[in-house]
Amino acid sequence: MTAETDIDKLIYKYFAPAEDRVSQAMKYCLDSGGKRVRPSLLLETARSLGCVDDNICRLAVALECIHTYSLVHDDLPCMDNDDFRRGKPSCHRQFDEATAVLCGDALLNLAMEIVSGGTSGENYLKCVNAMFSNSGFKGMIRGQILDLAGSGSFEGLKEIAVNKTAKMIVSAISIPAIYMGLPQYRIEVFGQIGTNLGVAYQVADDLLDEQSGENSFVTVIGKERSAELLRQLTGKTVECLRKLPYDLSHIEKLALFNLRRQF
Ligand code: GRG
Repeated sequence: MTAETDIDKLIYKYFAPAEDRVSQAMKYCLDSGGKRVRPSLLLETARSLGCVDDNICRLAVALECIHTYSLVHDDLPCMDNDDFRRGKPSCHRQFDEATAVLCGDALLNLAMEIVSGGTSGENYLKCVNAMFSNSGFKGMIRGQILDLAGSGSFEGLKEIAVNKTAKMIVSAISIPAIYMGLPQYRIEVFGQIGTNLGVAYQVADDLLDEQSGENSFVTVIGKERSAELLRQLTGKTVECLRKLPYDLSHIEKLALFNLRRQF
């Protein structure tokens, strides 16, 4: 996994916060101890495919900005109403609600500003398109809408996880493959890895969250079956990885870390 500090340095290569309250809120959220799973996955996968360059770095940082904005908005009183995030006051508690709304908006804008500063090229534009589509109304936001409506069933819950959580992981893993112009059948395998790992990430999150609400795997199918599902999805992730002729051991390491993670 790429050292957190490398990602931190990269963020500030593309983000120069000003003194205003919204900039300070953006900095607070970007610096508040996130695991950097998505940008690390993107950069490591790009490293395995031999395509790390300024465009890829921009895409990795933009993905973390989108992820951070989604957490800020998810914590708002009109969504999950959480006072804490990563053991610290959530953005609207540390600042105020209006600042948190604007901070989320500004992080999403920052993502666009960062990627639009890259060098154009057909594959790069496809990456930008995939990233914003996976986080938009057919992806992460769709997952949030379904989550707010309530799942009602195991199938519904999977649909939420595939969209809300896994599509961002799909971006992280498949963007380097798209950038390299790999054939579609190969890009699809990268996507399957992202989906399996992403849903596994959500199941692990639910297993860790003792107060997981009604839309939680643990609530709907119980602890034992959730743990079994996590093992199955991890197995499928590794199976898909073996179909590819690249050294993607960092993804396998993350899948195994996720299987046992405590935070
Ligand atoms: C508000 C548009 C909008 C979307 C919200 C991301 C999200 C969708 C909601 C957050 C709640 C949640 C549990 C989402 C599932 C994805 C997930 C496990 C997020 C946490 O990711 P980590 O563990 O977070 O990578 P850190 O803190 O390490 O950055």
